[in-house]
Amino acid sequence: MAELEALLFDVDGTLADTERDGHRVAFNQAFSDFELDWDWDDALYGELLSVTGGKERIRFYIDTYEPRWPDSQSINEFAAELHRAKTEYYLQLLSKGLIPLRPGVERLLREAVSDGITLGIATTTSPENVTVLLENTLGAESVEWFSVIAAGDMVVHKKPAPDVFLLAMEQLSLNPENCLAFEDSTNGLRSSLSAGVDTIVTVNEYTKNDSFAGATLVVDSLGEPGSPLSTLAGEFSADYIDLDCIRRIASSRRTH
Ligand code: XBP
Ligand code: MG
Repeated sequence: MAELEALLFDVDGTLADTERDGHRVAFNQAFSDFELDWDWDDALYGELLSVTGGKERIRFYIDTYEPRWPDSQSINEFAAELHRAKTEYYLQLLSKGLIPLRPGVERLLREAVSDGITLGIATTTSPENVTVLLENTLGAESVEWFSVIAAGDMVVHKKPAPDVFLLAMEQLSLNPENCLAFEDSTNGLRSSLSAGVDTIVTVNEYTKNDSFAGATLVVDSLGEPGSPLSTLAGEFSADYIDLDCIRRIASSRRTH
């Protein structure tokens, strides 16, 4: 039976609820700078999340909602420029400490570090967005807890393609059966599963009605002592997910 050696974490929606109060707000601030009358409200942003990646999301929005976009203006270049402005705003929000980690994340990461299990990141966003989130929630040294940060533009195909998980495992020299992934969305789950990695899903407000067929376990958070998680699919009876539970889950799935 392959031993569990690494936990691979998605970032947006999984480590922190970055989308509604982070990325979405930053997109709207950038639109205003560029004198665009676009307003990505909560509901519209939920729909746009079906497209992963900020630049890709902007291009999709233009294709869908701005049919009279002038031919003279390259959508790719414009989206990249607008996205740079969005990233600056997003980093400012992170630096103000406005985006906390989700329940149980800090507890589980610290337990993993003291246990010596390998930690990795597999995300659609940029490495800088990841490191600034970590620095502002867990302190500067926490970036070193992660042996790999596999991120957005390092791969050709973003989630739901498997590329970013495959990259993370290649850099760690590990096989899928030695890893467990943590995701929050259908696109993320499709990515991790097609890379062959069993996955625990922690849903959030945007993803709670998504379909998670194939997930090892679907819960509403990692839970905390005194603040139990709710199980949405799969078998789990404790109040919160810790390394013991994860190892039990990992060994039982492999004997099936
Ligand atoms: C996250 C995303 C995006 C972020 C990406 O996907 O696709 O919401 O906007 O940030 P996942 P950028 O959690 O599945 O990795 O704007 O930097 O692309
Ligand atoms: Mg996510």
